[in-house]
Amino acid sequence: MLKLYYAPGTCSLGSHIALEEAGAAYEAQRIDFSKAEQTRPDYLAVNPKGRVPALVTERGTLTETPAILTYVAQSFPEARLAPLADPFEFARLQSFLSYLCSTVHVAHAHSRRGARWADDPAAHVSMKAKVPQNMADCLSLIESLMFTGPFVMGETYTIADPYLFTIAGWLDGDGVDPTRFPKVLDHRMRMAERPAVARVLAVVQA
Ligand SMILES: N[C@@H](CCC(=O)N[C@@H](CS)C(=O)NCC(=O)O)C(=O)O
Repeated sequence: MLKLYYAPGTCSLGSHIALEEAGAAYEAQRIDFSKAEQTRPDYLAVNPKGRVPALVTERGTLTETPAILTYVAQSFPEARLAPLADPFEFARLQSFLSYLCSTVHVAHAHSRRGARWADDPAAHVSMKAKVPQNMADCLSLIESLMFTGPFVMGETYTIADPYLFTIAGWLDGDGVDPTRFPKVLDHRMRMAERPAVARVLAVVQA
């Protein structure tokens, strides 16, 4: 059975929802960041990066959200979570996932993980101060150009939707008023009403 390592309030939520939407048989294992469990040897043996998510499969462990999401979509094609047969649409989906992973998530991480990039406490303060603007700039681009509607890719729900839902859930904490992005906010509210999302949130927020 698949095993997902997750932590509340983190990007692992996207993979967690995708597994649930796919109807996958999986076990969810919580990692407690307040106890720094992600840095302990037993977890580093699972994911040497010391991060979540990590998905243990029968063929080995996968890390990096876009890879996990794509693995779920390809492993459960009947769930139709990605346009697998259309090279252009699939690339458009990958483009969206990559943007969230490599740009938006990284912009967000500057608020609490400044130590990854600098040792100087003054630099941490400066990086944190920049987060609201960077996150708003990213969301402006998504709102105006990248979000097709009613789902990220258009009429069909895909793995991009739980990923956007996850990152859009960070806006308030990042000092960004989500009402500035009506399409993304509406998407966030519709996503929260999906049964699979509600089931996962009940587990993660317990
Ligand atoms: N690029 C990775 C990022 C993973 C990542 O940074 N996860 C964060 C939570 S959102 C984490 O585990 N942080 C723990 C730490 O920095 O100690 C992905 O998309 O999966």
